[in-house]
Amino acid sequence: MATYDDSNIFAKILREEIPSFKVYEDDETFCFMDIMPRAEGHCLVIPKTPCRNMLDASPSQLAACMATVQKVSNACLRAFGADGITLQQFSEAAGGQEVFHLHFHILPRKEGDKLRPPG
Ligand code: D5M
Repeated sequence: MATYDDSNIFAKILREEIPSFKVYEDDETFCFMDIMPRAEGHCLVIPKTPCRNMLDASPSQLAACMATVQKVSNACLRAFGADGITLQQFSEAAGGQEVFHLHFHILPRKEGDKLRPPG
């Protein structure tokens, strides 16, 4: 598997070389709005340390991301009146990954809705 390349767009967001709409931040993780939202409130959780995807993540990176996913997901239920959350993670191009820094998609859902297609 390929190694981590810090020229990816999320590494640039972490270095503040490009802007993002921040939702939440702590010592280990960062959460920001997805630029191509597939649901109202669609946001992304990433670790602050280098990690290509779920396949090479350490247990502590996964634990930190999941703690943030849970916090932000509960906030989304309140903020958007969502009834549930879809959590997505794509690893490697064959798995649908386009940006090669680990990220989890938080997609707030309403009863009976359909996710918008990507793009
Ligand atoms: O897809 C990558 C996801 O990252 C996709 O939902 C768009 C989003 N994206 C790409 N560039 C940005 C910036 N600059 N800000 C916010 N969101 C962005 P995946 O298939 O999960 O790798």
